[in-house]
Amino acid sequence: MQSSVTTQFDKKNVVILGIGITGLSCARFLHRYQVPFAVNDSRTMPISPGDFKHQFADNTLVLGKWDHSLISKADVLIVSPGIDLADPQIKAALPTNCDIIGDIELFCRLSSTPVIAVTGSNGKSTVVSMLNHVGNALDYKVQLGGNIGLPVLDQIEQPADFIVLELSSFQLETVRSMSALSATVLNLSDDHLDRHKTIENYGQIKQRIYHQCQNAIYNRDDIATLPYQQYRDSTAFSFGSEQPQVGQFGIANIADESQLMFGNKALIAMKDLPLQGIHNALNYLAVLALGHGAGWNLDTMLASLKTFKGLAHRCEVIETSDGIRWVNDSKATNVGATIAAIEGLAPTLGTNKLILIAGGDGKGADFSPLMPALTVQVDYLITLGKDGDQIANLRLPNQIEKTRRVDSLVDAVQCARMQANSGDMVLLSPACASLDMFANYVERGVVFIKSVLLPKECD
Ligand code: UMA
Ligand code: ADP
Repeated sequence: MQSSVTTQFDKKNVVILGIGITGLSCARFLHRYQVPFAVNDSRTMPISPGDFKHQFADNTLVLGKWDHSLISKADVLIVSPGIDLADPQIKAALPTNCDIIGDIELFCRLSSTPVIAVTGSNGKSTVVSMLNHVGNALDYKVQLGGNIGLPVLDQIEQPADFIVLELSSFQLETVRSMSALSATVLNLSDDHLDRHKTIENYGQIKQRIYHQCQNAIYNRDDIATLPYQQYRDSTAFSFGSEQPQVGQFGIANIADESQLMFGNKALIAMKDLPLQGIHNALNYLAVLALGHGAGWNLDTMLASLKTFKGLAHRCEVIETSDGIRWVNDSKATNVGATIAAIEGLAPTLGTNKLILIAGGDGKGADFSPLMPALTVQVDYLITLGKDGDQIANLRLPNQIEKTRRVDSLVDAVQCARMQANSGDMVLLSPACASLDMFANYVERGVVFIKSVLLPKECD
């Protein structure tokens, strides 16, 4: 590794932008190989300067502004995913011949571990966690990294049979050397349009995951996931919600049971798997397709998927004794995720009511695709947050009486409790980011759970 790192950075002026999870992992990595670097972060106190000096005594740290003279002298700029290179101050400082990369690009250049790469608007964390679970059951040494919160450069020296990467559009923006063994775009719906501006641009960035990959795996239900012409050198196969052709993954109804299929072979009934809803059926199929592309044994994958419990804050049922089904889907930070939750859960309700709590920061998304589900499946709608009104405005005039706007999540839970009877479901699935009201989606989910379980303490 030392010689590859030296070749990459020899005599180069290296600047890291951002000193969050990614920036710190980049700094640690360069420090391990004695590569000199400077760090610039535009926030005033993302890290205590004392802590930084303690870890990186010889390195420059500039906080509180984008430093034109530092950035303009960079030969290599390692950019954290949350930083938008279109920021006018950064743009004005960028030198023409600078190598602009992120930690994922650096990883791709330096590591020879086979990569299974996953992107998409929704389902990434669920799918990569399932792959990790299944890979371990197969006795492979699997690493998990990327947007899930585990920076890849912290793991790069550890030997592994496979690395499973969750990749956001922010990370893919600076990737040029990806050559995954299996790669997928799970789905595409409006997200992060405040940064990417158009869904077309967002989709193009997601497509970078297919660059030079050996097995491109796409979703037949979502044409935007199909590899563009320039990425079609690889073997392409697919998953989708209808009966598949030979060599493809899909779903068939056999003897009144929904079965996951590989070609015309029934693999497993959905009722025998722990995560329900069509979106999770597609997630299972994506895992099987990605694993299959990587040469993993299908039977062992199927057996181990039965023991994968879902992740917290994704359609997570809260145990209560009041007969109401409280569901925490705080991770639904975009419209596509909320539609999937409503469509997956509403059919399980029979004549009982669905009460939806939604709203927050919509990140520039168009909420109108929510309208059919809000009109037909949601009996009572409670909205909150910066863009809550936009969601409330989608209700029909005759539904206004069953639509409430509240100021806090605690109030939303109180309001839902007054509307719900035993057997009804209260679903927190905001279709929005949480940052207008909470530190992150985890805090939002925790506040929801606490208000459900300990209402008196939240009064
Ligand atoms: N910063 C600035 N100026 C800015 C914006 C940020 O200086 O205008 C600085 C901040 O002060 C901070 C640092 O940049 O010090 C933060 O960098 P970052 O926003 O890239 O965040 P990291 O802590 O490095 O975490 C990132 C991902 N964050 C984002 O993409 C926003 C994490 O995904 C990821 O887990 C982590 O790298 C490891 O790979 C989080 C996320 O919200 C979970 N991702 C988005 C999503 O899932 O929708 C894409
Ligand atoms: P990501 O990492 O892409 O944000 P997660 O697995 O964390 O994905 O799930 C985020 C949200 O999307 C949750 O609300 C979850 O219920 C929903 N979701 C999961 N899989 C899918 C899918 N295949 N299609 C649509 N929504 C999904």
